[in-house]
Amino acid sequence: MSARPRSRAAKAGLAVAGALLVAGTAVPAGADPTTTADRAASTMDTIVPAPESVKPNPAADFELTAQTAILAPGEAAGVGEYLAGVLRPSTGFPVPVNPALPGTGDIALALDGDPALGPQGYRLQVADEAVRVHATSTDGLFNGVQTLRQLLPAGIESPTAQPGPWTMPGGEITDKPRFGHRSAQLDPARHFFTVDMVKRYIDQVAKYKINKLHLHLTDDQGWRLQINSWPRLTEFGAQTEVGGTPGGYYTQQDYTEIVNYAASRHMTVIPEIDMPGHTNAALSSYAELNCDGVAPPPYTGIDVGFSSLCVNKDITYTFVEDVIREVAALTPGPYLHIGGDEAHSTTDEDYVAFMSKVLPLVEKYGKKPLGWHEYGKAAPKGDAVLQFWGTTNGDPLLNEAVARGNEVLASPANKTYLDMKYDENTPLGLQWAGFIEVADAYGWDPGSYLQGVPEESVLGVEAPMFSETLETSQHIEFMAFPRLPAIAELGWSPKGALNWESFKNRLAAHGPRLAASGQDFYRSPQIPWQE
Ligand code: TNX
Repeated sequence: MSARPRSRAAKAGLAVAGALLVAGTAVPAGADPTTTADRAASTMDTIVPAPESVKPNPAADFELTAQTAILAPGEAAGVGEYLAGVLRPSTGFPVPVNPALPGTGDIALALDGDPALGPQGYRLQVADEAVRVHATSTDGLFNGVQTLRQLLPAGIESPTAQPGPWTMPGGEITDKPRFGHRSAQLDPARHFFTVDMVKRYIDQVAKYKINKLHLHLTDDQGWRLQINSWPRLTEFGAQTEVGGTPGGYYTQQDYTEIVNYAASRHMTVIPEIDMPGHTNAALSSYAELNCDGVAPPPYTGIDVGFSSLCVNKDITYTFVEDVIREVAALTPGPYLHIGGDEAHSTTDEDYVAFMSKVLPLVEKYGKKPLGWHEYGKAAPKGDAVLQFWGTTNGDPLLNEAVARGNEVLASPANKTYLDMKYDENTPLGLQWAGFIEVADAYGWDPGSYLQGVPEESVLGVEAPMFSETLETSQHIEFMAFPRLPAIAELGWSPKGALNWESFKNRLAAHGPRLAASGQDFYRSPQIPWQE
């Protein structure tokens, strides 16, 4: 790591020069650079999710300039390139990564972190001569980089060149997550979302240290992942969506592109194939999967609970095994989500019989099962995870699961469902789980909320977003932001840091960031948004 100190005066001069270079007339000659800096300045008190420990040092601000280079040796290079990709468009600076002759104001990413910070933790030091991120893994460096960008002025998020100066407040942040699993979910089944829309959301949620992407790939209204052994699932079963508009699907290559893009944002994809209910698209594609041998028509409404695979037919399990085999082969992550929710057309006895045959198939193809909490009825083995989606603070199935050694993924619908309306005036969304304003999304503790589920049994949190009413990226963004950052903080920050007054004031500084990045968000009246 090499960083050459230089004087604060020289630094300020460079920053103004940089601004002039980038924005032409942005800083008029003779303007007081301090005023400009103050307007754009960031502090260490606006980070979301709140870090474990923050020690500001106002005497040690760092200025990112046209001379700043990123030093990211060895395996750190990928995160270095990612960071350069964040910094170049808005600063207009070249920001070389690992140049032969390092610049004067360096940002160093190093895999020499303190093992006590765990695989996702990092230490970020901002001093006037250099910024350093230390971690034990590239995941940790990536998390440190997300914090780093929040220390720069909001304009850093812009896709086009902005005036500087690009000052980062001095100090040191030591950070690691409370829960290792923090997921966002998308539902391209109800309305299809293109690969680019999924990538856009991945980039948006990665800023808040979300590290899993749950894709709800199949439902009554559409089967969205190509399965080579059952081609009609997408040739026929993907043609429509809610409302009757044309649907769409991911080829296996598209899916791999999403998986790889997520991985480049240090995010693991969890595919969901929902069964035995939520299967009208499959049943309408293959008559033989129906108990009566008759294929129903495609479905474009938003009811749930009317479809079921035929539990007593052998071909059902040939089908399920083929699907699980192909999906598992395409998915590098450890989990395969098998749904299991709202199987209202399947008797309890049939449901348990079905799951008892399917669970071993997940294991056979090397994956751990995840399922909506109802599948606890089938008493899945210890490494299976139950995703709680109820609107109360517990369920007897969770207590039985914890006793068996299962972990629980917390996504209580009345707190975390990003497809619920904020209030009665929200133009999009549903309200079956109630209205969810930002304070509601933030107002619970994942480690103690679920009765009889101790923190050690909580794998993490998820913010699902079902898309009966959501069609565009703008819709997704309006519903996810700013509730997604609220859920992300509950998953990341230490319990002692969870405080609504603090959160709402920190979140206020994210309005300009979200706006600068060109994405939509809900201007909740609960937040004292900064201009
Ligand atoms: C419940 S959450 C569902 C979904 C709907 C969602 C709408 C869950 C396990 N099932 O099928 O899309 O509500 O909010």
